[in-house]
Amino acid sequence: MDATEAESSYFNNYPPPKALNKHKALARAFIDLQVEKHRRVVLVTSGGTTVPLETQTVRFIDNFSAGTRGAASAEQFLENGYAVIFLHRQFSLLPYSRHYSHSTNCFLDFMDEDASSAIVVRSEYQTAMRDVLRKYRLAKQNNLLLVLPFTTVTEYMFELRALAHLMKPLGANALFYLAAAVSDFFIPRDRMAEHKIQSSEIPAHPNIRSNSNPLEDGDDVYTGYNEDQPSNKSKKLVIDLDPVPKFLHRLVDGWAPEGSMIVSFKLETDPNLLVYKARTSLQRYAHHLVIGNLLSTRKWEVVFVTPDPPHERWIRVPKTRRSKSISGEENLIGLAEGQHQDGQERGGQE
Ligand code: PAZ
Repeated sequence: MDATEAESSYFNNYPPPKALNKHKALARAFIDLQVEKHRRVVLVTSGGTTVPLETQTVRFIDNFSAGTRGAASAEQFLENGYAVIFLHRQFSLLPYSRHYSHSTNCFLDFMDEDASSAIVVRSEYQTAMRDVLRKYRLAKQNNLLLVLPFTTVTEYMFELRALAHLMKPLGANALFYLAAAVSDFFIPRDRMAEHKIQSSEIPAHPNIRSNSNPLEDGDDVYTGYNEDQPSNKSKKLVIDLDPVPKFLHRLVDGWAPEGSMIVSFKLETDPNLLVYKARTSLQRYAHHLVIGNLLSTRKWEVVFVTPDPPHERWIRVPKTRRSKSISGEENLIGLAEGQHQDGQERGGQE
């Protein structure tokens, strides 16, 4: 099966996300405006994708990504004059509001009541919050930020493909910055249970007709049931995952605008593998930049792996700034932007 056939076979097998048409309409209007204004547009993907275990999903596999990198990078791209399409995992961190998110910096801790019982921002936070608020307002008022959510890995694929096609008129002004942590494994639709997978056997009863579980009684996944209570048998759940089709080459060769720049991320946990895997990805997909990071150090060091010299360049946030700065996004985006600009001056990326 060639790449185009693999694409059709995957996308024809799934219903498009319910919000896709609405997202496409919003993106089309947003992109038209940026084309008119001759602005550069970056599609930032952010956060983790889920892998549902059931069609009517109760349980799913997820990953660690909170969307910090994506949200911080989106802010920095806006600062550098880009318009940003922020394709993110629903409920992950968003540009600007991430500074006051519930998980690390609960917004309530920044507030107080004044003498007249009006709610105010506490004086010590005024300056920082005003700065964030102004930037957020500016981005919104000038139509520079479009925020679109996804949840599952399949939704992510549909959204990425549709947005890349819509970005065609941007040509070399388009940049793809793929920071989302996209699952490598999933359960294909034809093997997915429709209903909630049961953890114990459903007793035979005329009023119960269940097709919730594709596994049959007696499969070797049933284990440890209590002989005295046959209606309460506990089952082991064995999950059989397939690799998610790799569509980066389709983005590079077909979906993305001619001359646009494509930046992917590579996350590893083993330091010995990181640069090798980043290089392999660059060779395999022939895009323009892979930014590698390790799970444990991702907030303060990344490596840029490029087809051209210097091929490998580490960017580190100095130890003294590590508590404040997240991943040194200024440097990171600055460098990515530099490479984008060089390409634009040559009339587009090669
Ligand atoms: O979301 P976060 O800030 O916690 O983590 C960012 C990241 C590590 C997910 C990102 O930098 C990244 O490497 N994304 C690609 C992961 C991968 O598919 O290899």
